[in-house]
Amino acid sequence: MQITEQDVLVVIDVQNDFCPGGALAVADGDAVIDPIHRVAAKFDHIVLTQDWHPAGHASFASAHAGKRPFEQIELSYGMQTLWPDHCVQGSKGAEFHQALHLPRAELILRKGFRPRIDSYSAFFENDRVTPTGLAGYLDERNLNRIFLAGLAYDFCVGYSALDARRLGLSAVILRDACRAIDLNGSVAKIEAEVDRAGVVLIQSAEVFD
Ligand code: VGL
Ligand code: ZN
Repeated sequence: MQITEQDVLVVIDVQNDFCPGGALAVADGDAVIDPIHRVAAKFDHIVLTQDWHPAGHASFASAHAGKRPFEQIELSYGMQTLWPDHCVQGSKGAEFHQALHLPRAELILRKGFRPRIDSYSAFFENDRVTPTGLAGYLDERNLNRIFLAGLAYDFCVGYSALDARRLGLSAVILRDACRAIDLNGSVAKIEAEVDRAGVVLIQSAEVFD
């Protein structure tokens, strides 16, 4: 596969809280780091995203009396899954995993910092209309095909890929460089949606073919 200067590798949320031992640990989450390092060498452009919530964020179960993590609640923009407190701004859990080493990354995009809105996608928050700025950034830099890797496949990676397609970008998910939360059928659901949206799923080794 030919990687060009118009391609960008977007590494989603490889943060301590999504890795083993973290507050919202994804099984085997740190296993994404090796394949990410391998493919990163092929890319001229790398962007990192960082889930970045204020304390008391509306997506935290702890912010809603009587609610527990993984339950759903109605917020102003619709149904929202509630999570354990995670990726709190400035905390150890919000830091990138210490093994992640991508010094050539050109942008660190933080998301989920508005107290009342969650943001799975790197492009739009969960109200589906509030932009993060990434679309404008990629457009200005003439980056029009995004390769996605990181955590979690069925939430932030998948939603970012769907929004990329919505914005008219080509989107490729490096499947073995992602791990999933897998909550109530979320993997099957995102797979059907990314397939319908024309997102391409590949193994990271295919980048070298
Ligand atoms: C994520 C749930 C809550 C993710 C972030 O990075 O997939 N999932 N916040
Ligand atoms: Zn979050």
